[in-house]
Amino acid sequence: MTRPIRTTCAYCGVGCGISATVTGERSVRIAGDSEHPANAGRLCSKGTHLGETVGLEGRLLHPMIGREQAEWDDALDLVAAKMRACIDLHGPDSVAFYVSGQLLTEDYYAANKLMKGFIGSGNIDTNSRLCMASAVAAHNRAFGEDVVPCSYSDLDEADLILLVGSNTAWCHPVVWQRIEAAREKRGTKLVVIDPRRTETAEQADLHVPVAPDGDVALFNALLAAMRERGLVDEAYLAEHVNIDDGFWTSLPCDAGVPDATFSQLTELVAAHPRMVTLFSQGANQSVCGTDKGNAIINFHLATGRISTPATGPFSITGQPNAMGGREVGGLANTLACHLGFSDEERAAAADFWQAPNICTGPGLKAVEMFRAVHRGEIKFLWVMATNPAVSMPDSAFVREALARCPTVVVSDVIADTDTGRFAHVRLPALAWGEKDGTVTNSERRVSRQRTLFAAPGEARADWRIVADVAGRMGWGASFAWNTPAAVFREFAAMTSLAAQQGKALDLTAQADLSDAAYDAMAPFQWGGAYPLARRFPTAHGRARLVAVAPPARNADAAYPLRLNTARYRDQWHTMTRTGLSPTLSQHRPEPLLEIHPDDALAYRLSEGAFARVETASGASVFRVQVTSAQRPGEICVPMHWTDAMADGGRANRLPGQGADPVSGQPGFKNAAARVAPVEPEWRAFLASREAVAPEGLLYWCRARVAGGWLTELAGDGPVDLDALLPAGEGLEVVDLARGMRRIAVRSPEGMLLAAVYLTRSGELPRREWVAAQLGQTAQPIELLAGRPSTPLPDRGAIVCVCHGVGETDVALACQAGAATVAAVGAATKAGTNCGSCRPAIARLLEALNEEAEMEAAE
Ligand SMILES: Nc1nc2c(c(=O)[nH]1)N[C@H]1C(S)=C(S)[C@@H](COP(=O)(O)OP(=O)(O)OC[C@H]3O[C@@H](n4cnc5c(=O)[nH]c(N)nc54)[C@H](O)[C@@H]3O)O[C@H]1N2
Ligand SMILES: Nc1nc2c(c(=O)[nH]1)N[C@H]1C(S)=C(S)[C@@H](COP(=O)(O)OP(=O)(O)OC[C@H]3O[C@@H](n4cnc5c(=O)[nH]c(N)nc54)[C@H](O)[C@@H]3O)O[C@H]1N2
Ligand code: SF4
Ligand SMILES: [Mo]
Repeated sequence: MTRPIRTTCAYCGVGCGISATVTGERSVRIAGDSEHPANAGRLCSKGTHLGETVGLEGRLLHPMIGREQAEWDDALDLVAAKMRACIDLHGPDSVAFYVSGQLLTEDYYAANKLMKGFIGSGNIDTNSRLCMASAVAAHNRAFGEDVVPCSYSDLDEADLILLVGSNTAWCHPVVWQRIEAAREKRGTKLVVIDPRRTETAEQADLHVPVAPDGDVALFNALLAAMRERGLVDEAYLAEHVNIDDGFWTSLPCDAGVPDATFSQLTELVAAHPRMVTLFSQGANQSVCGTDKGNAIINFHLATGRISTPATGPFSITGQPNAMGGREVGGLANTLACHLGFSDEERAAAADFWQAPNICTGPGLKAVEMFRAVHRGEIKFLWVMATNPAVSMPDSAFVREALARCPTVVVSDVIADTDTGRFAHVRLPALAWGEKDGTVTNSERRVSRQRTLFAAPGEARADWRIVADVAGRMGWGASFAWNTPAAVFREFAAMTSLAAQQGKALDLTAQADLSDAAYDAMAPFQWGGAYPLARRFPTAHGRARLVAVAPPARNADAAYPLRLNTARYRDQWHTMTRTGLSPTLSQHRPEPLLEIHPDDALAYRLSEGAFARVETASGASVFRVQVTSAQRPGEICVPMHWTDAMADGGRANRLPGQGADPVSGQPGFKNAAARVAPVEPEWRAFLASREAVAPEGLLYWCRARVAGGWLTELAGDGPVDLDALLPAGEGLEVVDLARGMRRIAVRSPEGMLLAAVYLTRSGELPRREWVAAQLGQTAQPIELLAGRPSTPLPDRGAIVCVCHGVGETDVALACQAGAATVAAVGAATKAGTNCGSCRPAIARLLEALNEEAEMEAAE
C-alpha cells in the first residue's frame, strides 16, 4: 500500500487540499486533505471525481510539427528559430505569449521572465484577463496593489455574506459548504445579488435580482443609504482613506431593484457590520467590471468593514492558480511581482534578472492581443494551458486571427483542442498529477501540487519547455533551473523588489528553501490574514474611495434580449478534463438556453426544443430550458461546449469584443441577442463505444457515458445514419409512417457497439438504459425497443452523481417522510458525499412540498 500524497485540486481557486493514494499506474484514490486550511477535508463533485480524468485518453504525448510527430529537439529548435526570426525582422512586439491561471507559479514565472526580460516585450497576457482583471484593477485603484484583503475564515465568522455575481454553490462549492456551515452554526444571513435565480440564490435569505450590470447603481445606492443612517465610519476614513472629489454627491442613484427588496437589503446590511462581500464573474466580466469592483470596495472602506475579522470585499479567484499568475506578473500590465513599469521598477527587475532586454512598458491585453494577431502585427503566438478559440469572446474573430498567424505554438496536455487545430507546433505538457510546483488560492495561500504519476510519453513541465526554448535563444544561463524548487526560490527572492516598493507581496522568507523543504512545504498564506490592516501600499499609505457612476444603458431593437453566459456545476471550462468523466457528464449533458416562460411563449420555444441564439457577432443552436429562474428579457447559456464536443452550444460565438476600459476584461455576461426556434425535421440519439463528430447537421452534441459516448443529433432532410455506425452485425427496424428508424450494431460476440434511434415526429427511448447497454449483451428485441423486457424502476434525472440517486428516489424518500436535505441523505445517501447536490435536493424538496400542498388544497 502506498502512502497518500498531499496535493491540491486541479480545478477552482478555492484551492482544496487533496490526499491522493496512487492505486495503479494511472489510477488514484482521491480524498479531501483534512489538514488543508482551505477545505479541512471537504471536496466538491469535481474534486471528488478527479480520479476519472487521469487516464491518458486524448492526451498529447509527443511534440507535433503540423500533423507529424517530431523530436523534442526539432520542435524546440523550430519554435526558437521562428521567434528569433520574428524579433530580428519585426521587433520584440511581433511576438506574444497567451498563458493561463492553470499554469503553476513556476511555469508562469519562467514565461513572464522570458517575455518581459529577455525577448523585451510586454506581450504576455493570460486568460485571467477574462477572469480577474477587473478585480485586479479595482484593487490597484483602491489599495495601490492587487491584494485580496480577506481570508476564508472571515466567511466562517461573518454575520452577513453578500454574494455578487457568484454562483458559489456550483463554482466554489467548498467555499459554499463553509458558508452553509456558518449559517448553521451562527445563523449567518446570506444575500445573493444575481440577475438569475441560481441554486445559490435559491438558498439565500434574500435574492436581489439585479439588472445586468446594475451593480454599480445598487452599491452606490446602498452606501448612500448607510450614510443617511450615520453608518459611515468617519474615523476609519480620516485615518486611512483619501476620497475622490464629488464622491459623496455621486452616490445617490436609483438602486434598480424593487423598493421592498432594496429596503430588505438595507436593513440586513445596516444591522450586520460583520459583513463580507464575495464577488466573482457577475462583477468582473463586464464592460464596467472595474467600477463594480470599486463600488463594492468603496462600500467596505467607507463603512470600515475591512481588515478586521469577518469583514471585507472578497474577490474570489476562478482558476487554481489565477492568483499565482497575478503574483509573478503574468498580466500584460504588470512587470513582475506586483511591479509596474516605472524606470525605477524596470531597472530593479532588469538588475535582478540580469536581463538584456527589459521591456519598456505594458504589453497588449488579451482582446487587444488577438486584434494585433488579426491585423498581422503579432506574427508569433505561443498559447499555454488555455483554449482561446473557445474561451475568448467573438470566437469567430479569434479563430480568424489564429488562422492568419504565421506561427502558432500551443503547449497543452490534450491532443485535439479547438485551439490546437490552429497550431503549427504543439508541445506536450505535464498535466495535473504529473506536474510539480505551487499554486496560490483566493485567500493568498500557497500550496504544493505534487507528482502522482510518472511523466507519460514525452510530456515535459511547462517551465522546462520555456527554459528549453530560452536556452536555444541564447539565454540558457538565466533559465538554468533543474527543479521547480529552483524556480520557486528565484520567484520568492524577486518579491523583495515588491517589498522594497512598500508592497504587501513578500515571499522572501521562502527564498532560501532547500529542495527538501520545498518538497515538504505546508500551505502558507502570504501577507497574513489582514495584509492591509496597518497601511495601504500606496505612496501615502492611504486607500482611495473611487467615484464610480452606473453605465449608460443602450438598447438595440434588432437584438432585444440580454445574453448572459455562465458555468455548470460539474463541467470545467472547455471540458478537456471534466468532459471525459461519465459521472460529471450526467448533471448537464447538453448546453441549455435558459429562458423565462413569457419569452419562451413569445418566441415560440418549448422545453426540450431547439433555439438559435444570435448576436451581432455570431450564432449558435442550443437546447431550450424554460425556467422562471431567468428574468424576462434575459437569457443565459453555458460557456463550456467546443467544436470537439458539439456543433451547437458554442457560447463564445456570441459576445462581442467590448471590454472594460480600465481592466480590458471582456463583458461576457451582457450581450444584445435575439432567439428564434429551430425546428429540425428529425431528431436522434446515438450511443456508441467510439466518439463521433458528424458534419452538416443542425445540431449535435456528445457526452461521456460509462461505456462510451451518447450523442444527440438533429437535422433536416435525408440522413446517412450508417456513416455514424461502426462495422458489425446490424439490427434494424424502420417505421416509415412514424418516421422512426432504429439500428443497433453488435460485435460477433453479441456485444453492443452502437445504437442509433431516430424520429421525425415521435418520442425517443430513454437514453440512460440504452447507454448502459454499450459493451453489454442485451437482447436484439430489447435493443430495438430501446428498453428492457422487464421494465426497471425509473429513477428520474440523476440528482446526486456520487451515489447515483435520481429525482424519483428523492420523491419516494420525501413521500416516506423525509422533510429535510439531511433526512433525504439518511434515506438515500444523496448529498452525503461531496455535498455539491445539496442545493438541488433542497430545491426538489421545496417543489415536492409545494405539489403536496396544492394537492391537499384541491
Ligand atoms: N463548476 C465549475 N466551477 C468553476 C469553473 C467552471 O468552469 N466550472 N470555473 C472557475 C473559474 S475560472 C471561475 S472564473 C469561477 C467563476 O465563478 P462564478 O463567477 O460564480 O461563475 P459564472 O457562472 O461565470 O457567473 C456567476 C454569476 O454571475 C451572474 N451575473 C451575470 N451578470 C451579472 C451582473 O450584471 N451582476 C451580477 N451581480 N451578477 C451577474 C450570472 O448570472 C452567474 O450566475 O468559477 C470557477 N469554478
Ligand atoms: N462566455 C464566457 N466565456 C468565458 C467565461 C465566461 O464566463 N463566459 N469565463 C472566462 C474565464 S473566467 C476563464 S478562466 C476562461 C477559461 O478558459 P480556458 O482557459 O480557455 O479553458 P480551459 O478549458 O480551462 O483551457 C485550459 C487548456 O489548458 C490545457 N491544460 C490543462 N492543464 C495544463 C497544463 O498543466 N499545461 C498546459 N500546457 N496545458 C494544460 C487544457 O487541456 C485546456 O486545453 O474562459 C473565459 N471565457
Ligand atoms: S471546490 Fe471543488 S473544484 Fe474547487 S478546489 Fe475544491 S474540490 Fe476542487
Ligand atoms: Mo476564470
